[in-house]
Amino acid sequence: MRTEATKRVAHVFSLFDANGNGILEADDFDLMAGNVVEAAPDSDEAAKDAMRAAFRQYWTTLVTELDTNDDGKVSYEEYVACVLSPERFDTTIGVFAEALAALGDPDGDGLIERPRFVALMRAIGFQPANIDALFEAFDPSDDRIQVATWVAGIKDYYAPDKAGIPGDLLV
Ligand SMILES: [Ca+2]
Ligand SMILES: [Ca+2]
Ligand SMILES: [Ca+2]
Repeated sequence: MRTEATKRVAHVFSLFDANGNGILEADDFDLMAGNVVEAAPDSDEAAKDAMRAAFRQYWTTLVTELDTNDDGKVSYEEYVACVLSPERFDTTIGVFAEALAALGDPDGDGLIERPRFVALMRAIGFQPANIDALFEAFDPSDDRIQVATWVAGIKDYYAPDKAGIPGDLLV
């Protein structure tokens, strides 16, 4: 496992703890889903529903796979184990990545304009300067990036063996 991967995962834990009580629980994912959907006012209901469902699946997977003391919540200590067996999360991360990127592409042309990208990433809680750096690293053309590039970037973010990737700019 790369130290960069551990840092990326630790950062996500802090953001996904949306109510800030130091532990992940179902409420955090409902809150986060609401914030993210709100940041995509031009998207249709199907895309918003897909995003909410992806957040729910994300939470269900985490609590199923990582809640080792069985209290219905995921502590940081429980959570970091996710980098040890990424194969258990690949499908869920893939669904999440597709739903998030689709939310940024309401007209379905496969491209995401910078303001849409920034709005969604800010809703998740990433820092504005880091979001801009990431957008640039995704090699925009005409200030737009490819949906596929973002999906791949999200998957790389969670890959324990990756370092020196655009996603490291978020940490
Ligand atoms: Ca929490
Ligand atoms: Ca637990
Ligand atoms: Ca588009």
